Amino acid sequence: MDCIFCKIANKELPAVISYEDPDVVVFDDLHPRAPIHKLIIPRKHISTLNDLAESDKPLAGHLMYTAQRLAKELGIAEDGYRVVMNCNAGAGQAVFHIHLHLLGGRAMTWPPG
Ligand code: DGP
Repeated sequence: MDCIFCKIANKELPAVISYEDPDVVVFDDLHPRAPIHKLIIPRKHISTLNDLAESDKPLAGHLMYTAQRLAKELGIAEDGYRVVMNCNAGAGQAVFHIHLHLLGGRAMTWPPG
């Protein structure tokens, strides 16, 4: 499959990986929008949030739990951070392998626009 995030998870493409386990990989975003900008992906290829199956519910929870655990480890949990998943091109999704953006280290406005 020609998916850049599958290739990063399989170490066929380089990335600055900060965490990995049998189900999840975390690496720095190539175009960071904040001092801390991590991408949290499942190893399993799922194209969009719309493609999440009921059997993927534990995996989705694992992604979210990884985000809060990393936020604490990185020291941004108390000040605040943002976790985002874009779904489809209309919402800005550019890479069609689901990923959570973990953004922190600066003040953020709401709504994001
Ligand atoms: P999204 O727009 O939600 O699909 O976010 C995709 C993000 O992926 C975007 O912030 C830039 C990042 N990205 C794209 N290609 C690469 C890559 O080859 N390596 C890394 N580390 N990040 C990438």
